Amino acid sequence: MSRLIVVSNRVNPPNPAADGEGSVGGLAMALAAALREYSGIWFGWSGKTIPEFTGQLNMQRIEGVTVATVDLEETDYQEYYNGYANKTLWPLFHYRVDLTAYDRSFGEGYDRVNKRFAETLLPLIEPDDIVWVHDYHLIPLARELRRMGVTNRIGFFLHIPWPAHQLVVTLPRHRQLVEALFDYDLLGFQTEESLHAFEGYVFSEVHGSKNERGELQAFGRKLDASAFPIGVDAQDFAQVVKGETARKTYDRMMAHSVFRKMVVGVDRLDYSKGLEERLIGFERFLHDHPDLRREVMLLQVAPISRDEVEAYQDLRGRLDGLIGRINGAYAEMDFTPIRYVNRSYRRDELAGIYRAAKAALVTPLRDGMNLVAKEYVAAQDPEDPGVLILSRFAGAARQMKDALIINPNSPEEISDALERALSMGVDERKRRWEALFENVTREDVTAWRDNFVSALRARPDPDNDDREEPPTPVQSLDVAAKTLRAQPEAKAMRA
Ligand code: GDG
Repeated sequence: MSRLIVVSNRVNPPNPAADGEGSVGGLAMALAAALREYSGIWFGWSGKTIPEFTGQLNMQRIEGVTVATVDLEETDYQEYYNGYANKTLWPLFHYRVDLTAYDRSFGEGYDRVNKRFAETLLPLIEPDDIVWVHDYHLIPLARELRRMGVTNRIGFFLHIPWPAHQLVVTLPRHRQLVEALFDYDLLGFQTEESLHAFEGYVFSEVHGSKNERGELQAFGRKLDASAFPIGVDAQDFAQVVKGETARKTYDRMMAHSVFRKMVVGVDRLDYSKGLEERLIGFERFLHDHPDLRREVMLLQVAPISRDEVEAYQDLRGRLDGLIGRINGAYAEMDFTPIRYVNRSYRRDELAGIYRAAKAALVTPLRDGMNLVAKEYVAAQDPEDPGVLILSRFAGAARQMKDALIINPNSPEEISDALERALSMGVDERKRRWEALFENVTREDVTAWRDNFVSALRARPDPDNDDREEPPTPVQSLDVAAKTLRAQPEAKAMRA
């Protein structure tokens, strides 16, 4: 069986025994799970910067996964990572045009780093390998690999939303970015909504089309595009929560919230996660329900993220102020309504925290999927489950219809949902949880990985086209175009 090469910006298999940065982030969790099963390599940036780029590969085995990393220059880091990825694409794709920086040097750094990644990765790729590229940092990677003559099947999965057409076109190089996506064989989105937004762009902006096989065609190329909603390792999480550390954490949380119901929020400290809106909703709840005030507390775990980017520093300042204000207004000498923690916890500790919470507030303003919602469900006690309150703007809301679905922009909806969750009888809680757990278990991280990898393997191999049906005239043209693409000289000319 062919090897799988996974490429992502950072390569950081989560270490279950550590509580450091490497443990945080949905992508890392999912990719580590994917690679443990398949033979292959995980390639990406080491997270280190050096004075001058050398292209030196560092290979090691971490947590059962073979990883290959490369260091980047400081300018690369500023322009590609802090710049184009986190100041341009991230805010724009999360509908924050107000925070989007349209700086030309960022785009140049982005292209340069993608080329450097491609050059470093090239010697590792063997003829039968399939390559799976992850996320918005690496959109042009396939283009660079194709220019170097790589004909392997390459797939791309976007972990964040693909935004509406009107937003994409605010990007000065939008056409170039989308054209680069057509160097992949398969594109994966989190939701049908993102898929349709992408198709909308292709049809109306570059007059692309869909052929009778369902492939998207544009820029003289074609690919498959589909929704592959990412999941969590639900069975594993349900086991982890029964372990000693999780149980101790659970006991600790229960002891600290005696006579009070704990509501939990767990998010990277990011403006897309709706943390301010959540706190304002909680404040509204405290205001509207004086009788319930002393019965509830909110634990917000929010590990600091991307703190070199100004928008994140600003958010941190605003959150500190907001929490100070709410606690100042509602705390008593023996009671503080919000407990706010900027550190990260081990996964098993997190599982215990989830289990001790009677409700979870997951209120992103935009989110590709949101794995916290799924982990919360996976960690519940089947006999006494908590209630998930979930933003309609999380990709997860498409699958998790038995959560209490709210609009995070409405403090009243958050407040009402909290009241409903905390007073919900065990029968309704169980009914809702069973439906959610069934979904989270069925559409788990293994299903996501297997569905994507099989769809990529099912793409015709450019070097050995084994499609069964005789080609129609339209397909013959496509096959001719593909044969041309498979020739390195032709690609060099195209470049
Ligand atoms: C991107 C997309 C998409 C958080 N705090 C701690 C901790 N975490 C872990 C959670 C969860 C992960 O981080 C966060 O995942 P999310 O899905 O919520 O969000 P992003 O990091 O923004 O991920 C997102 C995801 O990619 C996957 O495709 O769902 O939409 O934005 O796993 O548990 N983990 C530990 N300690 C913490 O304190 N151990």
